[in-house]
Amino acid sequence: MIERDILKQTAAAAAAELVADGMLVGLGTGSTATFAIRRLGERFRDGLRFTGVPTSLASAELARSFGIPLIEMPGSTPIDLTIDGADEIGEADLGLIKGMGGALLREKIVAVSSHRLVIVADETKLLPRLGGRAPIPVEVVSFGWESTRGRLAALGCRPVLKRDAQGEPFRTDGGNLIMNCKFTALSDPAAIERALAMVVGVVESGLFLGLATTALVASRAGVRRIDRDRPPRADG
Ligand code: A5P
Repeated sequence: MIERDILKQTAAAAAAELVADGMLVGLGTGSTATFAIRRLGERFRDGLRFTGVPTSLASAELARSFGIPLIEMPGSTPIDLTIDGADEIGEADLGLIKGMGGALLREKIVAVSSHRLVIVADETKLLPRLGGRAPIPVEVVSFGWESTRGRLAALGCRPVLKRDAQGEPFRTDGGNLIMNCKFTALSDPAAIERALAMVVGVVESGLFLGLATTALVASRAGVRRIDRDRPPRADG
């Protein structure tokens, strides 16, 4: 295994230890979250009992392969804890860019419904502030997507349609498209999140602000834990 994967696995294993019997657990998507689901699968086989809420069809399939019971999304019961990865983490307030794996919509629905959102990552994802090094993935409906792209570009970013391994437009689990929007600077992420939400044709953006409560970031020195209080959200 390459060193970066070992670090992802180390962070993911630390997060899996936070799960206790009887919990409702959000299961993230992406390579780091996959390590967490695998570790949780091992713990399930060792007798830990919990129910998973998967954020993608791929994560559901993996969890099911370990026999973990799943529900799609609870109506009013909050999820105790969600473990997910991120493309960029701002250390100052645990603001996140997520969604390069294409599952941001379900991830965000699960995140806002979770008491605790634990982000697992290797150290390359951590920046002092959310810096816009990663583009912001934005899920858009496919109807009229080129006109939506134009409205996104008018916000001052460079939107690029995400494609799959065959070069075809990537489809999310919900059948939508993803535009990766590179902003030159992210001086006010909250203003950008609001502006993206206002664009006609946009379903959701990969800016996750005020949602993460803990980051577990692995480096050669070990796993660093960063905790933040979660500010109240109007939609949370
Ligand atoms: C999936 O849609 C994403 O939000 C992932 O959580 C994010 O892209 C991080 O993925 P990796 O753990 O594969 O880097």
